[in-house]
Formats: sequence, structure tokens, C-alpha cells
Amino acid sequence: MSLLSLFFTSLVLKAEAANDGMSLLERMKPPVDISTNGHLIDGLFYFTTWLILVYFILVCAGLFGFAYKYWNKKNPKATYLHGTSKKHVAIVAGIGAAVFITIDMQITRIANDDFVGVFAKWPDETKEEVLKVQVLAQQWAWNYRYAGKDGVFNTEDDVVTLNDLHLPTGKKIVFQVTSKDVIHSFFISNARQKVDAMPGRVSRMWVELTKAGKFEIACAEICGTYHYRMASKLTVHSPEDFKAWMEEAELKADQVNDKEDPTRYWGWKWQNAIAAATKN
Ligand SMILES: [Cu+2]
Repeated sequence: MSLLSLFFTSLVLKAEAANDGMSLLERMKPPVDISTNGHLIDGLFYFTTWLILVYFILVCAGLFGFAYKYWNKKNPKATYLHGTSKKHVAIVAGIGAAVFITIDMQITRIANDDFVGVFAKWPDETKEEVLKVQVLAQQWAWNYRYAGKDGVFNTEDDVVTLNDLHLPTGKKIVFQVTSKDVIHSFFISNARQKVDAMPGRVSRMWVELTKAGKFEIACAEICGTYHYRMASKLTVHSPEDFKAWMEEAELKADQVNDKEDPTRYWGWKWQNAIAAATKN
């Protein structure tokens, strides 16, 4: 074994030891998908990757093929072309159109279908039961707010947590997200969903989760010195477990909320997503 391969093997082994025994290939994969629609994003990602790989191989074949074909041992005399003949223009235009149609247009089509058909299809809060969560980002933490027993936001009985989001499986969850200071980005990587948190503005996102477990939420927008620390816990429960957690949290909120503290009331009046969309 050469010294170089020994070096790389030791690097890989070291990296594997530092990542709970996950292989290099496993770590290249996206995090586990726990949502109903995450596969759409993954599908687009894989489609792009494989298609680009195909084109990469074609480009390499052309590059090395022509280098071999016009090798100076076989073709000692160089010819100079302007590339303006009809044939040459047609070849270049044809390849350009093929790339545009098979990559750009396809990606745009798939992304547009996913957006219009799925991600922008807001659950109708007047017709189906959804879980509503308000998210306030700040340098450098996540504040979450549930409406509490009365179902109304920014009231005394709200359940408020810091860097600790609890969600159920099997139910549509609608987030309304804003920021206290700078632009942050609320990113649930396990659901492949992300939305900007902007001061003075409320943005929305909805997800439906399928797997219970412990995950993480990250800030996906450089937001200052401790941006990297802006991680939050995400616990996904089965519907029964979530109900139990919420009941306990509501009880606790009743006992520990300082109702006189004005800083507790950072929430806002919930806006029905569909009503808001039709109003604009
Ligand atoms: Cu941030």
C-alpha cells in the first residue's frame, strides 16, 4: 500500500470515528426525511445531480475524444475555423437547446408543479384542524408560541418555549414566522422546508410530519456572530404523545406564566393563510 492511500484511508477512518460510525457514503446523503412532501425536494435534487452527471460524462468524452482525434502526431497541420458555417452554428445551437430543454426547463417544470400543486396549497384552517405555531427568531434563539387552551394567540394561557419545538405526526402544521432583529431563516432540514424570518413581516410555512423522534432546527441565514449556535431542538411525537405533552405544557404555562410581564406577549393575532392570500 502506498503512503498516499494510507494517508487517505486514515483520514476516512478518522472521519468515520467522529460521526458515530457512519460511512462516508451515508454522510453524503441528506438527513432522514420525516415529512409527507420532503421526497419532492429530494427527487428534484437527485434529478439535477444525475442529469448533470450525464452531461459531465458527455463533456469529458468530447474533451478527451477531440484531444485524441486532433492529436498532433496524427494531424501535424493545424486548421483554423471561425465556427460560422451553417453546420457549426446548427451543432452549437442544437447542443445549447438540448441542455436548456432537458435541464433548465425540466427543473423549472418540476419545481413549479411541486410549488403550485403541493407547497402553496395551504390547508384550509376553517375546514380542517391544523396545529398553529408562531415562531419568533432573534439573535440567537428561536421562540415558539402555541395558542394554549383558548385557541387564541398572545393571551395569558399561551404555551411559550425557547429552542424547544414539539410537533405531532399525522397533522398539518402551519407556522407563522417573524424576527425580532435581523433576517433569519427557519429551517427544518428533516422536512426539507425553510422560510425566511424577517422583522416587520410574517411569513408562513406548512408541513406534515410522518416520523416521531428527536431532530434539530437550524438557522439557515447568516445572522451575526453566533449564527452557528442558533440551533433548536425538535421533538416529533405521535398524536397521543403530543396531546400529553401539550396538556402538561398548558398546565405548566398556567403555573409559571408571569401574566404581568409585557415581554411575554410577543405574539400576534393569527391570520388565516387562505383568507390572507385572497385578501391580497
Ligand atoms: Cu439566525
